[in-house]
Amino acid sequence: MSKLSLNTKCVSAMKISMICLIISWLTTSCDPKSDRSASQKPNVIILLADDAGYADFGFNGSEDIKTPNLDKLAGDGIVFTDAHVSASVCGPSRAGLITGRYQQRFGFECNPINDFSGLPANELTIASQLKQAGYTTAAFGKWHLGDEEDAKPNQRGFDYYWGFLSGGRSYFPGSNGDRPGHIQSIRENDEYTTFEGYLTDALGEKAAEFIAQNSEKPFFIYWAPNAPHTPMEAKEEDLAKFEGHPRQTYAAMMWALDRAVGRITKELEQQQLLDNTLIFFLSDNGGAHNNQSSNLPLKGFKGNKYEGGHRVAFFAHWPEKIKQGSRFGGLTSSLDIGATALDMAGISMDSERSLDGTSLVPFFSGEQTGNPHSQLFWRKDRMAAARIGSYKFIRIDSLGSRLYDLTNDLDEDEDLSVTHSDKLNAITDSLEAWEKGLMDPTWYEPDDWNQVTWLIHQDLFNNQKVRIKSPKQLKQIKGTYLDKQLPEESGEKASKTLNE
Ligand SMILES: [Ca+2]
Ligand SMILES: [Ca+2]
Repeated sequence: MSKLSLNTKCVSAMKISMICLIISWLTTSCDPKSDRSASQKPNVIILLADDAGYADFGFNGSEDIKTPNLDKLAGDGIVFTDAHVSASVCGPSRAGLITGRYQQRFGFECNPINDFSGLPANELTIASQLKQAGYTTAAFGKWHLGDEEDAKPNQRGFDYYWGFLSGGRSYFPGSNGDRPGHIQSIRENDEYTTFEGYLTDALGEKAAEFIAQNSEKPFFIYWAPNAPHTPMEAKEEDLAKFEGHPRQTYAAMMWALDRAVGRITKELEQQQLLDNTLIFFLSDNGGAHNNQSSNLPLKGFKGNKYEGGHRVAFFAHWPEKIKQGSRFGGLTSSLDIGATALDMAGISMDSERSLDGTSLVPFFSGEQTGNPHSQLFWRKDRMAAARIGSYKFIRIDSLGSRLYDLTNDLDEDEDLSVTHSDKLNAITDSLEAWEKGLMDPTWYEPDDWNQVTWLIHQDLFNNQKVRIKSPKQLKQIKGTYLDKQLPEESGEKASKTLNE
C-alpha cells in the first residue's frame, strides 16, 4: 500500500467520521428525549399524602387497603421503615419539609390558625433554590403554609400552582368555599378556578399536564393532595369497589390517591422521564383518629408524640441510582428531602441557613450505610420528643415524661425512666440543647386543642384507651373530674392566640 493511498484512505475515513459526528449531533439535537437522558439534571417530585396511616399501604404490609401503583414504585425503589416527619400535624410538618429545616427555628411550630400566619418571607423553600438552579417548579394541592401575600406558592419559588391554600376542603366542587378569594377555593396561580369530578383525580391530571408541557427542562413538583384527610368523601364508583369493607370510605379515598399517582407515573413513562426522576413519597403525619386510618403496630396517631404521630410511610424511587427492592432501616427524616434534592441538583448548601437534613444520595447507592441521623427532635408548644439511637423520649408540660427503647418496644408501652436514668438524663440534655436553637412559636393553637392533646398524652402515658379525641368531646366533660385535671392555660399564650 502506497503512502498516498494510505493518506487518501485516512482522509476518507476522517470525512466519514466527521459526517457521522454531524449526523449524530443533528439527530441528538433534534431528539430532545435522547439529549435529556444524556445530560439533564434529574427531575424531583415529592408526593405528599395527608394523614395516611403508617400501615395502610401494600408496600408497608397492608392487605385490605389497595395501593398497587404506589406499591410498584416502592418495590422498584427504596422503602424507609424508620422515617419521620418533623411534626405530627399538617402545617408545621409541611414547613419543615419544604425548607429542609426544623420549623421551630422560624416560629412555625403550631398549625396555622387564621389569616396572619405563614412561612416567614426570609425562609427559602426547596422550590426557590431549585428554581435558581434552572428548574421549572410547580405545586399542586393543599398549601397550608400561610395565605398572606408573601406566603403564597408563587411567592415561595413555585412557577405554577394549582390547589387551595387552606388545611382542608371538600373533594367535590360546589361547596361553600368555592368562591373567589376564599381560602378553600381552587386557585390556578392566584386566580380563582374550579374543577370537575373528584379533586384527587383532578390533582393527578393537572400534574400530568404539567409534566407533558415541561418535559424538556428539569422540573420540581410538589404534589400535595389532601387525601385521605377528612372530610371523608369518595367517588361513588370507588365506594362501590369497596362495598362491605369495614373502612369503605377510607379504602376508596386511598384507591383514588393511588390512581392519581398512577396517572402521574404513566405520564413520566410516556415522556421517557421515569428513570431520570427522583420521586419521594410520604405522608405529612401519621394516620388521624378521625379518618379510619391505621398506624399499627405503632402507638398513637396524628397530633401526638408517639410513633403513630410522626413515623410515616416513606419511599424513594429513582431507577438510575436506587437498587430495586431495597429496604432501609436507618433513622431518616422528611427534612432530608430538601438536602437530597439540593445535593442532586448540584446546589451548595447555604452556610448562613444550615439545613437540618442530610443528603440521602449516598444511602441510595449503599455507598453509605447506618443512620442518616443519630438524633431527631420534635416540639409543638407544650409537647416535645427526642429520639437518640433506639431511645425515644416524650416530655409533656404539666404531665411528665416517658422513655422507651424502640428496639424491643416499638409500641412504646414500657417506660424505662426509672431503670435507665442515665439515658433519661442524656436524652433530656440533648433535647434542651436543641431547644436553645429555636425561637418561641410565632402563634399558638387554640387552647381546646392543647387540652385535648394533653388528655390524649395522659392516656397514652398510662397505656390506656384514649378517652377524649376532639374539642367537641372535651365540651362534654366540662365540670367533671377529668375536666378538673386539666392544667391551667398560660395567660400570655392565651392572649396571643385570641388577639392575633
Ligand atoms: Ca396531615
Ligand atoms: Ca411493648
